[in-house]
Order: sequence, then structure tokens, then C-alpha cells
Amino acid sequence: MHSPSRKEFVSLTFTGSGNYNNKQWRRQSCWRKWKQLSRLQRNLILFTVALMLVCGIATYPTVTEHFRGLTVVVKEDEGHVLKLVIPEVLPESDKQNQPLVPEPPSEKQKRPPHKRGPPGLQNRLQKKGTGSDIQVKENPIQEAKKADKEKGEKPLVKRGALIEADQATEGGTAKEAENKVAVPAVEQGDHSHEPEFDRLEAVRDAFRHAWKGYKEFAWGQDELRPISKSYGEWFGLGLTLIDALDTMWILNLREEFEEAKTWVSTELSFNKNVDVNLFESTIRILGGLLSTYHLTGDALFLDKAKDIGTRLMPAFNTPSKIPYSDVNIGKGTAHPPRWTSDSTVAEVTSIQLEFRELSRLTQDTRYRAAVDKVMQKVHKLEGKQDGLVPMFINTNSGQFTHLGVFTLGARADSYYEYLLKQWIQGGQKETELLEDYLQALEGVKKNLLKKSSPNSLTFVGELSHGQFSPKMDHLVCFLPGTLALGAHHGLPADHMELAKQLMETCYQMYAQMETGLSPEIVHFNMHEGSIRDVDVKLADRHNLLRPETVESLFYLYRFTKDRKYRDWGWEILQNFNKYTKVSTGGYTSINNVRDPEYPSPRDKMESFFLGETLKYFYLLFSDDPELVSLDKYVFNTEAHPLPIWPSAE
Ligand code: DMJ
Repeated sequence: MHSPSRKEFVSLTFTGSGNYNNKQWRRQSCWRKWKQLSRLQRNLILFTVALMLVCGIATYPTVTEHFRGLTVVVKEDEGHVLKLVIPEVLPESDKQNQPLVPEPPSEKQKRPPHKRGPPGLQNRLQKKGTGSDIQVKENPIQEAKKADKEKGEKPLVKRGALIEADQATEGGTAKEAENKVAVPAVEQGDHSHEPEFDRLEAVRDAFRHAWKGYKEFAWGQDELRPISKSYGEWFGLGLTLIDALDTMWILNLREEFEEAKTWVSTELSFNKNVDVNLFESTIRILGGLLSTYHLTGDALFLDKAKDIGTRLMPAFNTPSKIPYSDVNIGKGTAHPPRWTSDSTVAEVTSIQLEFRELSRLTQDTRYRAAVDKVMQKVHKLEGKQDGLVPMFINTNSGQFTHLGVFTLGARADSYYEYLLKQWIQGGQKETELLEDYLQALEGVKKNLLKKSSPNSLTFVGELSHGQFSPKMDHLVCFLPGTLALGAHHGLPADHMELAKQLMETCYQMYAQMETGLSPEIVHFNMHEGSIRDVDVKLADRHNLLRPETVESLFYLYRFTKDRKYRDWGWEILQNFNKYTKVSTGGYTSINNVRDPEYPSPRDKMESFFLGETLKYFYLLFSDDPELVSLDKYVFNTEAHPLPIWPSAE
């Protein structure tokens, strides 16, 4: 126990004495204590103090930088005012979608081992401490939905691999390749509540990045090969540049548009001895030029459209009037592929919007007459099943061939799309087109529509001689958008319901992959007790930067205003940036959407990435329904908007 006198002494000494005396006392007392210490103790204290001083000096600039980083200069009434701001969570490189810094090896070792199943989901479960792989696989969608509901959580934290241009595309082992892949130093968070402005800017950034590569390594050529920093030729007509014209206009990238326009006016010539594919050059070149003419009003594009349209016409000189697949636009000759006299059904029935519009603009009826004849013939043909068409048609006989195989994927897809869109383009008067469309949809429901297991995803499979196959191409993902468009134009409301179900399925084709990017083809599981809905065969694991899912998300958002469609699109855009962006410019198709460590670049940027995919992303995130109004325009199958004809025509 302390004695009362001691207490008083302390009290008197400290409170009763003046400042000076108090300090002096403390100085004396300290000195006394210092003297009482051993030499070793004194040295230790001196060393510690010196060490602290050195550390303080060394960290001073970092600390001041940090605090400088917390402030921005804002202009207020012409005066500069310092304002404290909280820095954003993401690093600058993420925000701008710029190439990220390679991850140091030590960080790499810290990462959890690679797991199969939706990566976002894995992270959620790991956070919750229930990270069992089996649980993830058992019910990924329900788990994902549950996790999405949890407030404040940051789901979908995924890994990524920005591709370096000098990375080998073939020949190297996965190990070698892994060493060359730059892995981002940071994981991305959920941006789902960022303002739309940022998302629109992200699309413009993506376009600029793609354009940079094209401009530097492939200017005026058909396609960029971003890894080898070179180009590929298909028709030798500047395919990417033409496909991208109206995208630049819509994204308001005027500088880029002007330099491309100069190329069109000074360099583009169709007077070339080259074989082109009728369908591809119609939807990409003719469609691109026509829509750019409509958006800009510049007659240059109409002149060019008329030139290419006229040069493609020899394709229709066949015994049946069903066009050949290939035309030599310099010589004016046409022919089928070497191995067959068949054409693809989707190809001959998905050139109508463009040729019909060319006739309307030029008052030359020959273009429209040629393509209308094809539709009239196909309308009457034998060999359909409940409105579904086979994939091939013979240019001599005019009959379907390879009967009994039905798909909404490759070789048949846009037949269905153009039935509806021609009906819309022509002011909803051509009832045969509508009848064929409605009948075909009934055929889809009856023959191709099934549910997957375990999550009951609605999907569109294929039929081969009465045998159902649960195979679905990514190409089929145009269907939700087309169904929604039909419902918007007055077709039955259950089309919209089906559109929503299929939209979810197409999104899951992305979300259930390790990279968050869809493969080219999936197979759905239908037997009870399946662990996951989607299986992917080894040969089907590639992603070509295709647009169909983003396209449908755009339609679904426009008509429902349900924000989840935008959030899904945002996720997909980020994954394109993560796994397909090439540091030196451009984006590349990849071979393996199931391997986030090494997605294996294919070294090709398809023209539709600029023509379609990025355009639909932009329209999805835009709040302006008049930016290509769906009451005034109909998009061709390459995302080139063409006007809906005024009702008098
Ligand atoms: C595009 O050229 C068109 O969308 C076409 O209808 C289908 N294939 C590609 C995109 O995937």
C-alpha cells in the first residue's frame, strides 16, 4: 500500500512546481538514471534510437506520397482547392483496362490450387469457409444465386491472364507458355454497381485497344493477327475496317472513323480478281456500308455498297436461282465450293435484308428480286420438319439435301433470324415470312427444347434423323434476342418468357466456365443426378470473341430494363479483357475457355469482334433508347442497323 505522505509529495512536486523547475527536475532525474545504466544498456538504447531515425528517414517520401495520393486538386471558381478523396479500390491499370503488370512469382505461389467449376463461386465458398469442391459442383447456380443475395460481398473474384504478343500460339508446351503469360498482379472485384458511364468508357477503351492493334499491324487488311503482330487475308477487302465503320460512329470515335473513311474513299477497290463468300461479304461489307450510309448520310458509302452489291449478283446465276456460295468479284463469275454443288441454307437465306435495302435505295429492283426469289422457293420446299429446315440446299435442283438433321446453330441459325427481321423491315406485311417464323418456333418447342440437369436450364438441342442430341452451339444464343425482338413487335408474350429462359442458359454457358467465357459448343446434361449442367468436349473449348450472347443481352435489357442483363454483360466484357486482350494491341480468339492459367491464344481477331461484339456491349450499357432505336432500325446478322421501311413502301 502507498503511504498518504508519499502521495502528497508526488502531488506537490508535480502540480505545485513551476514549468521550468519541473523540466529541470526531469532532466536531472533522467541524467541520473542514464548514469546508472551499464555501458551495454546505454549502447543498446543508442543503437535502437539510431535505427528508428534511419527508418523514419527512409519511409518519409512514401508516407508523404501516400497522403499526396489522397488529395486531388479541384477547380473551384478558377481557384485551386485541395480536397481529400478516398482512393478507389481498384488499381489504375484495372480501371482503364490497360495491360496489367506481370505478377511476381512469390504471389503466384500464394494462390489457391486450380479448381474446376465456376471460379466466382469457388471464391465465395472459400470466403465462407465451406470451400468444398464437391459442394460447388453439386448445385452451382443455386449457390451462386444465394451468394449474390448476400449484401456487401464481392463475388466473382477471378484470375486472369493478359496475353503478351510474343507468346507462342502453337508448338510450345503449356509449361513454356505459362512462363510467357503475364498474370495480373491483382484480382478484380465486382463492378456491378459502377455507373453506366464507366462501362461505356470501358467499351470505348476496348475498341481503341483493338483498333490500335489493327492500325499498327493490319491496316487495310482483313483481320488482325495480334500475337504475331501481322494480319490474315480472307477476301483482301479490309474486312475489319469496313465491319467496324458503324461501330465507330455509334461509339462516337470520330477520329478513328475519319481515318477509316479516308481509307474507304482512297484505297478500297472491289475491282479485284478475288473469290469472296456471298454470305460473308453481304452481311459484313454490303451490310456495313449500307448502315454507315444511313448513320452518316455520306453518299460515299452508298456508292461503295452499290458497287459490291452489283459485283455479288453473278452468284444468283444458277439453274435453281439458289445462289452459289462463292463469287469472283473481279471476273463476275460464281461457283459452289469445290467439293459440292450445295449451298448452306443459312447463307442463302440471310442476305435478304441487305439486298432488299439496296434496291430500295437505288430504285433498282434486281437486287431484291433475286433474294426474294430464294425466300419464295425455300418457303415451299419439302423436307422441313415442323417449320425447321435442313442445313443444305442444292444450287442445281433447288432442293434441300442432307435431310433429317435440324439445328438452330451453324448453317441454319440466321434463316430463322431473317424470317422475323425481313417481316419487320418490310413493315410487317409479308405474312409468309411471319408464318414460317411462327411455325419454326413451334418446331423448336416441339423438337429441340429441353431442360438440363441439375438446374433445369432451358436449352435448344439438335435433331438427327429422329435422334435428339443435347448439343448447343454458342451461335444459338442469337435466339433469346430474336425472340424478344418478335415479342416487342407484337408476337406472343410467351416468346419473351422463352427468351428470358434461354438468356439465362446462354449466360450460364459463360459463368460455368473457369475463364467466364463460353466455349463454341456445349453439351447439356439431362440425366438425373448430373453434377453440372454443361459439358464441353475437348475440341469445342475455343472462344472466337463471338457476339451472340451479348447481342441477346442487349435486346433483353432494352425491352425489360432488368439490370441483371447489364451486369452479366459487364462480367463478360471483363473476362474478354482478362483472357483475350493482347498487350500490344488487339484481342485474340482463344483455344481453351476451361484453362484460366493458359487459355491458349489463337492469334486472330475476327472482324465481328469490332463489328458486332463491342457494338452490342456499348448499346447494352447505353441509357439512350434512341441510340439505334429498335422501332426504327433492324440489325442485320452482323449487327449493322438498317432502317425499318416507312409503312407506305
Ligand atoms: C457473324 O458473322 C454473324 O453474326 C453470323 O450470323 C454468325 N457468325 C458470326 C458471329 O458469330
